[in-house]
Amino acid sequence: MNLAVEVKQPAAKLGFLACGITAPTPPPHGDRLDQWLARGYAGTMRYLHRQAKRRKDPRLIAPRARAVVVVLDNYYQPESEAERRPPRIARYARGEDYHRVTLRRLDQLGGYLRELGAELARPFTDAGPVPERELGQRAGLGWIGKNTMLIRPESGSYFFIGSLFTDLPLSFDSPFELDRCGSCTRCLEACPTEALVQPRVLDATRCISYLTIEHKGAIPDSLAERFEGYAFGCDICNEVCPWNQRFAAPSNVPEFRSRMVLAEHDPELFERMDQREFSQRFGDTPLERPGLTGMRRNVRAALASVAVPGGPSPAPDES
Ligand code: B12
Ligand code: SF4
Ligand code: SF4
Repeated sequence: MNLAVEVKQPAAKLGFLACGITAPTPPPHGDRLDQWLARGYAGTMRYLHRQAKRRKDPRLIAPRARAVVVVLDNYYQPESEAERRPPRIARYARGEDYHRVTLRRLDQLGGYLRELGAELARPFTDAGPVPERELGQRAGLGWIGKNTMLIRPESGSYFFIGSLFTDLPLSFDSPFELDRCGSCTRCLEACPTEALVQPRVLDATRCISYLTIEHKGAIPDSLAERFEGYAFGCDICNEVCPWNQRFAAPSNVPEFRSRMVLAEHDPELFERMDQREFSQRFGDTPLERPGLTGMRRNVRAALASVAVPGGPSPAPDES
């Protein structure tokens, strides 16, 4: 059997949505990263500056790597009424933290690669200097949409990207060259904070996802008032995308199933909770990143963003 097929079969068995293979050579749009950083769009995510050199030349990440196996991990779940009500948590964060879930199965896939003779099988997902969307596009898995997401035509974009750098001499897939966005601009119009400053360019400092997860300190009022009920992350530019509306299908990864505790409609939840309880209940979820203080700030902003202007007000004085 072809070696690449021997990698893709176990990837499918492990529950990954799709798997493609590409070279660890420099991605063609590395210059866009430099421009993006120079315009200050990374805000306080200083690690993106530190990683830039390796992102632009993935050979520096693992010099012995001859191929990168890229996998997609579907996290989509239909949502309940309660989950839609503010304060809202973005879909990707409603179950166990994907850094753990996806990495566990990538490690298993790495085990298969070793059985096939690999001496190198280094996994990454999110945490690491890997240009994941670009590698996904080059591995034939989808195109980069105007909302900056990697979109797979058969599934939409509700998935995580993981990669394995390996020294196995695998054959590469053809890049996905088409731009299937066409004349659509729904995501650009729907973004409430105008963070998508032009197609495929996101000013993170205006993005609800950045402001609720990465940003420390107070959130500027002019942006917080546009949060549309989100208290952690944001799904708007994914939700309006016709590819998700048509093709998103429920994930079969049990760990990504929504935990009811995150869905319960209790605006006071974080205000009442102490640090011990927060760690117990949310320590293994993405909410750990902003922490208890950050979540209190976020929930206040989310609820204020949906408060009805002018009301409810005290009853008029009838005397
Ligand atoms: C920093 C970061 C953020 C920042 C900035 C996002 C951004 N768009 O840049 C913030 C905090 C805002 C964020 C938010 C989210 N993120 Co995020 N994030 C990252 C991270 C760590 C780095 C991204 C980065 O380097 N940005 C800088 C820009 C310049 O790079 P880029 O987005 O990769 O863009 C490249 C390409 O677009 C390419 N390019 C540009 N134009 C063109 C044109 C063509 C034709 C082609 C082919 C390429 C191309 O050049 C760019 C530079 O190489 C990645 C993980 C990783 N290691 O890559 C996850 C990642 C991108 N995030 C992810 C997710 C799930 C999200 C959220 C959906 C979470 C949520 N619900 O709140 C939102 C989505 C917001 C959005 N529309 O992007 C997933 C995306 C999966 C997917 N289907 O694309 C990733 C890949 C994590 C993962 N391992 O799964 N994120
Ligand atoms: S995640 Fe939300 S705030 Fe960020 S670009 Fe998309 S729609 Fe705008
Ligand atoms: S909403 Fe439209 S323009 Fe935006 S990513 Fe989806 S198809 Fe492309």
